Amino acid sequence: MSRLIIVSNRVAPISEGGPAAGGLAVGVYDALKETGGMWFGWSGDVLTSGQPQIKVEERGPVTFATIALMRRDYDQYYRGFSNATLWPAFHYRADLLQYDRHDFEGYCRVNAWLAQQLVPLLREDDVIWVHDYHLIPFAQALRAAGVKNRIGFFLHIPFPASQVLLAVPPHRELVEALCSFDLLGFQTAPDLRAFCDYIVNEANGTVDASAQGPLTIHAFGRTLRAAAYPIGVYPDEIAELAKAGERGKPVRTMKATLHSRKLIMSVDRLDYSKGLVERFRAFERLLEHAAAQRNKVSFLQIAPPTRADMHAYQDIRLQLEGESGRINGRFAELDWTPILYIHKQYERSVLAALFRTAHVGYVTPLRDGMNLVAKEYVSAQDPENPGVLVLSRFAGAAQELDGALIVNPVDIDGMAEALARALGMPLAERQARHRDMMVQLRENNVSVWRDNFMRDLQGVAGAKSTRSGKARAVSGKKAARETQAG
Ligand code: ADQ
Repeated sequence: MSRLIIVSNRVAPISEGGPAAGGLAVGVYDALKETGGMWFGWSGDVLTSGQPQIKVEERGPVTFATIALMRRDYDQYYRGFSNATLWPAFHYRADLLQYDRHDFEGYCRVNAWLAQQLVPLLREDDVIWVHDYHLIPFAQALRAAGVKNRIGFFLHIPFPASQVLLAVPPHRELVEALCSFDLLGFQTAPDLRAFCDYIVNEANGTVDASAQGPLTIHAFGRTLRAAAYPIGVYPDEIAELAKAGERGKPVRTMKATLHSRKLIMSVDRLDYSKGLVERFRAFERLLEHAAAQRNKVSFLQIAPPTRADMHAYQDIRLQLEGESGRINGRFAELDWTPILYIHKQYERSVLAALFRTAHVGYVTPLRDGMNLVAKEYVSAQDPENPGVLVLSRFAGAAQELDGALIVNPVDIDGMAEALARALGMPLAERQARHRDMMVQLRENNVSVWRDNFMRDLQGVAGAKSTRSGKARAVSGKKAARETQAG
């Protein structure tokens, strides 16, 4: 079996059950343990002097190869182009997009440098799987260094509509770089559709849906494949964790704080894409319009700060602190604080147990590639007495979880109504919705995601650069409708 090489911006520090082990880390680490292989990427350290050196660490069949970044590289590649340009643009926040040509040069330079660091560690039959928006030019850089291996790419965040992508000045270079991979994976059919639309209408390429499996893309003189592979979770493991934590201290403390009030719960990284301000206001609207809910329900928002050295993230933090203070000031009573707003990481087992306690999972991002919290919340429920998921239509998860109450995250009244409906939903309806969603989550768990992607990547012919093909060109829209892997 070929060795698997995973490349991601950060190499997740794996401690089984620990706070950093999200879906990506768990799914990818499992794949590595099965096939044996290497995980390569940034160590998280930033150097102000000296020369970064690769650190190689063997843990059983898995090799971790990590390297620090120099301060200038961190500023241009990570804070700059990745997180001040690509992240907002790909989440449809063109208003927050900042662009500096030097940052883009730094982004390409760091991708090329990381690729050069990886090349001496590669073997001829390795299969390389690159993750996420930080590393779009990575295959191009490996190809330039003569690497002929199969290289796949999975985008964890949304792929934006062409009109939004055009706002990123080097959009063409980015899409051309994407076409150096052999297989592109997107979270959902709408993301794949957006990519195909760019290929057909902006890049003068073609999309061929005639073969089985992923679409065949011809563009920029290359042929590659592309499909949607929605990332999943391990629902039964989460359910076990949640059940085991039911009598643990965090849940007991939470229940004691609630008395017999109902609980609405959200967990997010503190990010402007997550729709937190609108979510707080919709909870306020619920209390405003449904006086009977006052002192009968609390809202727990767990949101640890991320990218805290960037202005947009400092702004959202201040804004939320203002909103929660204002709403609590307006409605709180001596024995009741409506919003509990906590800036902390928790163990996965604690989160799962708290999810099981919550009557409503409130997941309303403005845009999200998938949103694993939605899937974790459903998985953690007690099937005999499950809570209700209120879910944004703009989370990738909404493409699958149609047992949720689907909302538009800017419609404050609509969200307040959905919260009221969720809080009052009869048991039989809650059970039926939960059952349907669990079927979906089990069918498409994180192993299925990984295995489908790996099957298709193993199936591609390897590096090709011909303008081949009597391809049947179809519009991106039709093509994406026709094919969705997984
Ligand atoms: P994220 O934007 O980080 O991921 P999400 O999918 O919700 O968003 O994953 C977050 C993970 O971190 C979840 O497993 C969650 O439980 C965990 N987490 C969040 N807050 C936590 C806290 N306070 N303590 C402990 N754990 C916490 C990106 C994309 C998503 C996509 C994923 C995976 O933005 O759209 O779903 O990658 O592809």
